[in-house]
Parts: sequence; C-alpha cells; structure tokens
Amino acid sequence: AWKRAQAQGFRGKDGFEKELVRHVETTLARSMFNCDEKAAYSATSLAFRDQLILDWNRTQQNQTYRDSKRVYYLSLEFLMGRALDNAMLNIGQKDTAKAGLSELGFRIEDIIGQENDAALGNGGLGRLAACFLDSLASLDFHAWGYGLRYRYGIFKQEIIDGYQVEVPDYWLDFNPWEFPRHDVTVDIQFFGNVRKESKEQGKEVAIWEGGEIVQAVAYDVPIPGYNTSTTNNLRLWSSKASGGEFDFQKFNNGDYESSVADQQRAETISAVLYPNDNLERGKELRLKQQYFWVAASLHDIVRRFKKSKRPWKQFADQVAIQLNDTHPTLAIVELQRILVDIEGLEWEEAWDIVTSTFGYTNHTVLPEALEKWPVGLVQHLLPRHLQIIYDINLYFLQQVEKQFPNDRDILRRVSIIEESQPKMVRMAYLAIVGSHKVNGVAELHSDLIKTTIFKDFVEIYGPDKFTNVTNGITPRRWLHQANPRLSELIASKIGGNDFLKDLTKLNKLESLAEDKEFRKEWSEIKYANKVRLAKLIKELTGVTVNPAALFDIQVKRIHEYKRQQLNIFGVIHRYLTLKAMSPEERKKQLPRVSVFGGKAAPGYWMAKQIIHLINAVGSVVNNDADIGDLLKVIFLPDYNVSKAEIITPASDISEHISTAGTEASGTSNMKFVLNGGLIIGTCDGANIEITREIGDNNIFLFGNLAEDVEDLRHAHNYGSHTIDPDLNKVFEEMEKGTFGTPHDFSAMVAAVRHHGDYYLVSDDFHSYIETHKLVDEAYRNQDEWVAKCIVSVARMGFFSSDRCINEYAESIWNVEPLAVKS
Ligand code: 26M
Repeated sequence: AWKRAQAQGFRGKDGFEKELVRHVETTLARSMFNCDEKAAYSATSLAFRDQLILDWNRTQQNQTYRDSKRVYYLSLEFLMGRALDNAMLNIGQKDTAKAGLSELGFRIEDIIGQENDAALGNGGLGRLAACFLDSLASLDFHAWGYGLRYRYGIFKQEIIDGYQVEVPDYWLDFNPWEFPRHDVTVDIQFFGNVRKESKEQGKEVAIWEGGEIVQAVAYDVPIPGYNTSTTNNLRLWSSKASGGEFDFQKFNNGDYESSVADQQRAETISAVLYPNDNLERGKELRLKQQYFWVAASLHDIVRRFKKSKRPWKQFADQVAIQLNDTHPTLAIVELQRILVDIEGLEWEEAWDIVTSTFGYTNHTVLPEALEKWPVGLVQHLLPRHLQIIYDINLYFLQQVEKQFPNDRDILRRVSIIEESQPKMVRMAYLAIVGSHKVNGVAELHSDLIKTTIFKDFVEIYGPDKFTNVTNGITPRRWLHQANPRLSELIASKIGGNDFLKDLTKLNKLESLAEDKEFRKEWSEIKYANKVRLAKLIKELTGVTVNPAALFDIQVKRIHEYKRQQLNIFGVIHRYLTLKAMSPEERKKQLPRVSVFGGKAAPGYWMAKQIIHLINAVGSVVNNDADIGDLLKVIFLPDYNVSKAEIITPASDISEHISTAGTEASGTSNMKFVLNGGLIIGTCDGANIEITREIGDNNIFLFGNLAEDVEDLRHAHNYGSHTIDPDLNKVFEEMEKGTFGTPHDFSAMVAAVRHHGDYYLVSDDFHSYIETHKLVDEAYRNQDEWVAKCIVSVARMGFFSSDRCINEYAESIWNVEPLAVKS
C-alpha cells in the first residue's frame, strides 16, 4: 500500500495532458488557447505537485506513526535551484511530461526554464544543504530541513560597463512548491527584561518578559527522494507582525503610521538573505534572523517530541540537530532555556540533553568568517540568552580550570566570551561546547581545525569529539539532471541506472576507458554540452565561442582566497605570449575559452575589482584580430544553480585554485569531475581526496602546500618578496593601459607587490603557468584525455552526498533509514 501512491503516476502522456489542461482551465482559470509557456510551466508544476503531495502526506504519517529518531538540519541557507525538473526525475515521469508537453506544442526545456531558481543561499554552504536534503529523502531518512523563507534570495547580478550591479531577486511571484501553514505559527520574543522569581525550596526561576513579539509562520516545501516514495519536509519560517495584519488598537487610535511601521519591521526579519559569503559583519538584523528562525524551529521540534509523551531524558534518542556552521548556534542556548526556564529541568540534566542533541559542522578556517557578536547586542536583543551563555561559559571554564590548574592563559583563549573592547560572544566556541560532535568538511580541513583554530578544544575534549565528513554532491541533480545524455550513456553501458543511488557502481565504467567506440560517444556528448554552453554564452554576452576550443572554467563566489585574480593574470600572460608569436607559430596553438562566473558580496570592493578586470581583459582579447579563436575571455553574468547545470557538463578543465589551506572543501570540483571534465587545482580541500580517488595522473595539481603558507607569508612581510618575472610583465602591461585605465587595477597589483601578497599569487604563478602548459599538451592527445576523463568519472563514487549522509547518520546522528513498506 505504501509504494502505490508513488507508482500511480499519470497513466501515460494522455493522463498527464488531462491534468495539465485541468490546471490551466480551473486552477489558473485560463483557456488552453492562451496558454503561454509561463502558464504551461505553472500547470505542469501543479500537476507534478499533486503527485508529490500524496507521497508527502504518506511519508509524514508514516514518520509520525513510527516515531523513530528524527534528524533536523538547521541551515540559514538552502540553495535549491529549480524544483520542477527535479520532481519529474525523482518521481520518474519526465518522459511522460515531455511527450505530453510536446503534443501541446511545447518543448520541455522551455517550460522548465520558466521557473525562478529558489536561490536562498550564497554558495557552497547553501548548496550543500540542498544536496543533503536530496540524499536524506532518497535514502529514506526521517529528516527535516529548517530555514528562513526569504522574500529576496541572493541578488541577481548584472554586468554594466564591466562592473557588477546588484538587482533584487523577487522570486515568489508564483511559487507552487511551497505550502503556507497558517495554522503552524510560533510567537517569537525579542528584547525585554529578565526577572528572577523564588520558587519552592529556594529554587529560582528566570522569567523573560516584556519586549516585543514577532510571529513565525511555517511554509512547507516537499522534498521528493529519487525513486522512493519518501518525500520529506523543508520548513521555512516567514515573519509577520503578531496579532494579524497590524495592531488594531493603534489603528483605531488613529496611529495608523506606527502600526504599519510595526508590521513592516516584523516582516523585515525574513525579507532578505545576507549576501556575504565567508565574511562576518555583526549586523543586528542578522542576529534577529538567527534567533527568529532558531526559536521557531526549536519550538516546533520540542512540540513534536512532547506529542510522544516520552520523558525528557529520551530527547536525544529522538532528536538529532545538525548546525550548518555557527549561524544556528543560538539553538543550543534556546534549548537549554526551554528545558530549564520553561520545563523546569535542573541545569545539569538539561545540559546533558542539549549536548547529546547537537552536532556542529564547521565550513571555514578564515578568521574573518568566524562569527562573533558583541555582548551588548546580545544583552539588548536576548537578555535571558546572554545570562545562559555566561552560565554555560562559567561551568565550562570551571571544568577547564580543573583540568589545567596551572594554565591561566588557556582560560582566556577558550572562553566563549572574548574579553575585548567591546566584549564578544565567540559563536564557534559556543557551538563546540554545546555539541557532542564537531566536524570539518574535508580531510585537510578537519585536520586544520584540530591543529589551528580549535586546537585548545582538542586538548580539552580529546580528539574523538572532532571528526571529518568529506562533502559530497547529489548525483541526481549533478549528473542525471544536468547531463542527461551522459547519464543515459553510462546506464546503457553498466546495466541500468542503479549508480544514481549507489555511485560507487560507476567503477564498472573503468574498463571502457580503452574502448574506442565508447570514447567516441563520450566525446560527442561533451561536444554537445559545449555547444549548449556556447549558446548560453552568446545569449548572455553576445560573444561567439568555438565549441572545439578547450573550455577552461572557474565558477564560484568571487573571493581573493579563491584566486580568480591568479586565473585572470594567467589569462593575460597567455594573451601576451600569443601576441609575441609569429602568425605561423600562432596557428599551432590550441584555442581556449576562459569562462568565469560568480557573484561578489556587494560590500567586497576587491572582489568587484576582479570582476571588472576580467571583463576589461575580455573586451580587449575578444576583439583582437591577431587572436581570433585562440583565446576568448568570458564573464558569464548571474552564476546560479540553474546556470551551473549547463556550465558544469561543458568543461574540459575547471579551476579550483585557492591558496592551500583556505578552501574548506569545495564541491564544484566534484561536480566537474563527475561530468567528465578534468581539474587544475591546488592541494586544498577536497582536491586532495579527489586526487587520491582518481589518481594523480588524472589531475593537474600545482602550487605551494598548506604547511608552507605561514612561512611564505612571514617571508613576504619580514623578508623580501620578489615578484615572479612573468607576473611582473603582466602587471606592466596592465600599467601601460592595455586593458583600460591602469588606475582601475592598481589595487589588485598592489595587493601582490606591496601588501604582502597574502594569497600567494606570485609564489604560485610560475607553477600555475607551467601546469597550464601541461594541460594544453595533454589536451592535444584527445584519446588519452578522454580516457582520463572516463577513468576519473569511474572513480568518483566516493563523492556522492549519499555516502556523506550515511556517514553523518552513523557517526553523528545515530539514525537508520526508515525501511519503506512495499
Ligand atoms: C556570515 C555572516 C553574515 C552573513 C553571512 C555569513 C556567511 C554566509 C555563508 C558566512 C559563510 C557562508 O558560507 C560559507 C561557505 O559557503 N563555505 C563553504 O562551504 C562549502 C560546503 O562545506 C565548502 O565546500 C567550501 O569550501 C566553503 O567555502
């Protein structure tokens, strides 16, 4: 009975068409005669949504009935992208829809293309959360995502005169994938005061009163698993003024303006995603967002637990909460507050429950990204929580003091409160103290946090509290959906598409690397994917690129540590090299297309300069008749999930070139290799494990190692820093004005020459250029190149987010999948 809902489907294309027409004519109240692509998208989505809802309800009922341990993934970001294509594929009815739509005169790609991305995230951290939801559902885990329902997702990027311009992303005009639950609301308190009241037996209770109330309203998004009826729930909270539309008391008193202002202030909380990635700025509204979302989610989780009427000591047997970075760390404090202040548990008993419930995932070692909040701000906004934080810190420091009686300095170093001016709450420390496991997201990164930023905590808790779970990506979206032809080819050769649920099965491909016919089919698909990207490039930039050229791609958030500047300096070097050649010599060169994409945080001036330089170089190089097809430089505007689905399958080589030790993992590196592209990269993040899996002859590694970075930086600042001569030539060309006003680029040059070259651009430049020469050489031998790609794909099984989720389940959450009844 369980399985049936899923298998029912539409009863063929005619059944699907009937449903589509019904939605156009009734739900949308339109006639089929004026059904445009937007309406066809809406109706198709509604038809698929109907299919999902049945499974969704069944899943929720089954989970409630079984009452097994649930996993709650708390993330301020879920970078979901589009839902329709994913729903079609996960339900397994895309072909039906394609046939039906085609009969009605539509191309399915055009219909899918009507959907706005759900872009509720910045980059890697948000996309990881989305991949995890897909794996949790596909593996039949009983799991919920909790996030914020931003009215505006990450801004849209336009490029005007080579500069980034931000445009608001109002994405909710029509969103069939969310279900408002006006009956699921939580009142969230801010500000106010704490009063202590004496109770029986000299017990004191804290009462938090006054301040203001904002209402959280739940919006639920179904998360279908692949080829299973499990459909989990992503619950996003939206903020609303409490007491309905606006305060009628004030309204009736004639204070209309202030009642509207109150309403708007409340709604502002969930209005916009903060567009910073790896930068902490300490804004009050951000802290409000964090508490609003954390408090609503915990209230919901506790309410669900209480329904089962179990004793509190069983809480952590029923509930695992994973903190996606420190953004939800207040959840630790909030649960302690609920247990002690509201449920009346003793501090120690409550704290045991809390620490057994939480796990914390760290995503960065960059000091500027570590969250800290001024004590005064926390005091003002959340007075009771600050008291609890101080108490947590007190007990923690007492324990440390006992453990290290002769070490005064360690107390200062590990204190949750930084004794600076102003004092700060160190959120990562709070997260560590309040969790039973702390994990990094790739081996190198997990080692680094243990030896650098969290070193003292390893001494205190021992090494077992710290663990590694290397990131992964969902092969459903990042292979099957983004690269359907490659997915089909693989399925046809290795006996079906089981690999989509067990990616290690790809290893059956390995022997085919030597098969000439197979290599030919493989290359044809890569070429077709490059044609598809070339078309997008033409549409978005007007530049024509040759799909036969080597496509060299770097798409990710723009950040100095990710070193897009190294890439563009390398491109300039290539341009100068080509210009210096005779026409005959030039003819022998391999044509290249250098593609960049990514958003700069609006306040990150240097990142915006880098975008400008890329565009400035592009407008010179792309219009140079000496160069022609030998080099094109493209900046693709508004990189997002749906564009990534077109870009990723089209790369020959992609760039993952962060300064060693700075990129926690990276996940696009995995996406590119899984789609049959090779990578050039540093020994950083998951590149290291990718190398181990696919073999070091299948990857182009270059540059200094993480262990040498500190010494090199020190030498730049206190010794001498000689700039690489080839890089100097690049700088001189920029200073000549070849790419426009030299002054525009002087800061990027100065960062290397005069400001200590913190990201080691000059140190790695030579090695980078030499390695690109190896790439060119290797690409000339297409047979070998394609064989490398096939072997690499065959060995990528480890990087599925399914493997990753299974590791979390076993080593952190202690949960097992809910076997689906058939
Ligand atoms: C912080 C404060 C205020 C506003 C925003 C933030 C903030 C938002 C996102 C800080 C960091 C954010 O994301 C960091 C991130 O995306 N980290 C990446 O996580 C990936 C998944 O683990 C890794 O693969 C990347 O290496 C890592 O950079």
